[in-house]
Amino acid sequence: MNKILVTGGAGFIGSNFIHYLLERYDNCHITNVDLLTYAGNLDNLINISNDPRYQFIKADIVDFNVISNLISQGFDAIINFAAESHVDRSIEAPGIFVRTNVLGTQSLLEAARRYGVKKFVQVSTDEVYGSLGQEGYFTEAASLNPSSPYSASKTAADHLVLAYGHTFGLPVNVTRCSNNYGPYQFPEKLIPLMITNTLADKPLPVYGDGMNVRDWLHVNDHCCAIDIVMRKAKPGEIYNIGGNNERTNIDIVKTILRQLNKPESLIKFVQDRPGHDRRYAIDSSKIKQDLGWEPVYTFDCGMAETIEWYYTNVDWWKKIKSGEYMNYYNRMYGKDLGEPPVALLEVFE
Ligand code: NAD
Ligand code: TDX
Repeated sequence: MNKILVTGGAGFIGSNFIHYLLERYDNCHITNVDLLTYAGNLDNLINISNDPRYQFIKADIVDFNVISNLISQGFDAIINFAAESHVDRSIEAPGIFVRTNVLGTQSLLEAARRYGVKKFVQVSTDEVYGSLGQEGYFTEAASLNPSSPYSASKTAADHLVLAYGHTFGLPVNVTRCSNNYGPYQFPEKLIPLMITNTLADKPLPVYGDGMNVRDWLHVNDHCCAIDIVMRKAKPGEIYNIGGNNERTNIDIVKTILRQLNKPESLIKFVQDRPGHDRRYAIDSSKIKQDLGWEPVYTFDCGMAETIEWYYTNVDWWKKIKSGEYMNYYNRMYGKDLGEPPVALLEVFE
C-alpha cells in the first residue's frame, strides 16, 4: 500500500490522515484530490506541500472523466474522505449532498473497478445507524436508519460501496466512525465553533436542551484505524470506530469554558436542529478483535490539546471566519443570537 489516492484531503480528517501517513511511512506516495469547497483548506497541508512524496490535484470527484484519467495511473488504495459533511447544511440544501456523497462515491468506485485498485476504503459515519435512546450501542449488524439528508446520502454511498464489492469483486471496506475532534476542524462543527466563539467572547449556540449525546474520537485515533483497515482488513468488511467518550453537548461546552476560564453566561440555548438525533454510541469491539485497534487518547487529554491548538493557531481560523462562512453563520444563528453580522475575530485584530 504505497501509492495512495486520498480524496477530500484538504478537509479536516483527510488532512490529518495525510500528515499521519507521511510521518510514519518513508516510501509512501500520496495524491490528494480535493475540489476545495468552502471546507477544503490547503493551509492544513502547508508544511508538507513541497514533500516529494505528496502531490495535490484540484478536481471534483463527480467528474468521472477527470477521476478516471487520474485513477488509470494506478493506485494501490483509494481512501474516500471527500464529502459534504455538515448536517445543518444538509438541512438547508440537500441536493449537493446527494451529488457529492452519492454520485461522487459512485464515480470513484467505477474508476477503481476499471483500473484494478487493490483497496477502496469508504470513510462513513455512525450517523447511518440513526439515533439511539439512553441505552445500547450500534454494532456493524445494526439496521441503517439515517435521519438527515447528510446521513441518508452517506448511507446510500455505503450501499454502493458494498454493492461494488459484492457484484464486481472490488476490494472494499467501509468504516463508520463517531464524532471526530482535533486540529484543522472547520469551525462550523460543535467543538471548534465553541472554542473559537469562547476565545472571542461570543455567545455559544447550544441546540435544544443541550442533552444530545455524541461519542468523541480524537482524529489521530481515527487516522490510525483507517490506516490499519487499509492495510489489514479483509475485503467486504465494515468496521465501527469509536472513542468510548460519550458526552452531552452541554458538558462539552462547559469543559471548554472551564479550560479557557470564561463564564457560563456565554451559553445561549437556541432553536433545536430539525430531526436532531438524540444519541450516538457505537460498539467498536469488532475492529479491536479483528485488527487490534483501540483508541489511545483520553478525552481530557485530547480536548486540552485541541483547545490549546485553536488558542495558538488563531491565524488558521481567522482566515476561515470570514466571507462565505460568515454568511452561513448569520443565516444559521443570526435570529437566535440576535446579533448583527459580526466579525468574530475583532478581538484578535
Ligand atoms: P470536511 O468537510 O472537513 O472535508 C471534506 C473535504 O471534501 C473538503 O476538503 C472538501 O473540499 C472536499 N470535497 C467536497 N466535495 C468534493 C468534491 N465534489 N470533490 C472533491 N473534493 C470534495 O469533512 P471531514 O470532517 O474531514 O470528514 C471527512 C469524511 O469523514 C466525510 O466523508 C465525513 O462524512 C466523514 N465523517 C466525518 C466525521 C466528523 O466528525 N468530522 C465523523 C464521521 C464521518
Ligand atoms: O452550533 C451548534 N450547536 C449545537 O448544539 C452545532 C454546530 C452543533 N450542536 C450540536 C448538534 C449535535 O448534537 O452538537 C452536536 C454535534 O454537532 P456537529 O458538530 O454538527 O456534529 P454532528 O451533527 O454530530 O455530525 C458530526 O459527526 C458525524 C459530523 O459533522 C459528521 O460529518 C459526522 O458524520
